[in-house]
Amino acid sequence: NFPSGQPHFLQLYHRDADVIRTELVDGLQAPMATVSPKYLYDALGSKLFEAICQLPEYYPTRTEAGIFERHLSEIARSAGRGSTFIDLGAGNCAKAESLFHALQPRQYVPIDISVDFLRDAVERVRQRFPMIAVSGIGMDFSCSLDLPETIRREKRLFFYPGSSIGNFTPHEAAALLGRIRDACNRDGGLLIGVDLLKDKPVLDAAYDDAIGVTAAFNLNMLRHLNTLVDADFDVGDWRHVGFFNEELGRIEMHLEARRSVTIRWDGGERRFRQGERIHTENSYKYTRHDFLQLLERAGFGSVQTWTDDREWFMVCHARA
Ligand code: AVI
Repeated sequence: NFPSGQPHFLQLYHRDADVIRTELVDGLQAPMATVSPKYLYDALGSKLFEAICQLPEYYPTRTEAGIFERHLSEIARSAGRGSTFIDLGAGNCAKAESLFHALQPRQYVPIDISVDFLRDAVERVRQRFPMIAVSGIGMDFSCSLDLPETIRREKRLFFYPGSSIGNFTPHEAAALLGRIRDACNRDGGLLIGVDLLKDKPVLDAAYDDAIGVTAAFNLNMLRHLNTLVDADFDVGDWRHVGFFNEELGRIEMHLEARRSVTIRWDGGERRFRQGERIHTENSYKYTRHDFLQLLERAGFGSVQTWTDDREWFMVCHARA
């Protein structure tokens, strides 16, 4: 249940500090150092991501919004009204808010790992839409989708916009989609945005913008790591690398050491040679056909899709 004093917000993200530390330290010590992209999102990281969404080079947010605007009544007809609208990775909740009028949800459940950022967003939504029951949940839904009893099972409409599904490998994405499918009753479904494959120069620019907002977003992860594992990363020793890997069909983001550095953290250390990288994010791009196959593999039934004129992005409504 939602604790008294904070009736509209529940923090389920009490992953043990030790579990987080072990996950991070294992990743930093791996031969090819890796840190999960979820650690890009502390409060500043969430704000930097908001700024990315306004960049001319970062087409996904604008293109997806255009699809919703153009096809809103058809999308609402397919998804239905009066749902329990569960927003995965809600951030500032703005995308969901823009659909409230058309979808008329009975309950709105924004979920995000960036707990403090979400808490503020939930307060704003409650003030703007006093007629909708809002129950914010701070949790890492990539681990589990066990929702509290207070979240109705009937008519669950999961909302996963922005092609965040691309930040998982196709194998992990299939598993997550399967969990979403299992969390729906038969009258539920998923409204999801997916970035489609396109020419490399467009993709490269979107993840390595001219004024360096994406670089700041990536580099900010080092500050977050300093807090989480008591490390001594100096941001000035690292540079952002972001490019489309055509062979693997994915954007890759890395942090590359500008010079040889030894990083120390509570209980360990690692030397990084000049040019050595920490892999911080993948962002897979799909063809329509491959993504529909993924939804089918996850157990979804009929799917309706909408796209933009350039076919750069796709919105799908998949029935459970
Ligand atoms: C949140 N996610 C879908 C973004 C993406 O496009 O993969 C994160 C991002 N990384 C760099 N720019 C945006």
